[in-house]
Amino acid sequence: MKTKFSTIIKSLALLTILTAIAFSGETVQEAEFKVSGNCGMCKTRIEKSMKIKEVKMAKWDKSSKMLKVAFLSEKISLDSLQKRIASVGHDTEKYKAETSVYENLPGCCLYRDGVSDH
Ligand SMILES: [Cu+2]
Repeated sequence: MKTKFSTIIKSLALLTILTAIAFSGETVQEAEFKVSGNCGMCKTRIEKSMKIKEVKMAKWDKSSKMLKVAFLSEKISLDSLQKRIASVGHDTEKYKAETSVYENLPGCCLYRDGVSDH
């Protein structure tokens, strides 16, 4: 009887650990969306804004303007990632950068029509 009881306790403990792992928010989701920008400085700025613990990988391609991200979907939403990028001056598919922030970008980074001839 005593042995049986300790076996049950052990199994319960194992189950608890496994459940904790499953719900620890380590589910990594990958996504790709468009982020406006021009140059290497834009790339640095965009990728730097994604240097947070919830983002495992962020890579922006200058020619396709596509940003690839791998993030912990249980800890942060794709929406808030896009908001973050917009807050440093880069338009995304969902959020536009504030004009005041955009206008403070270096000249080579101004990607909007009529503001730069890039
Ligand atoms: Cu730039």
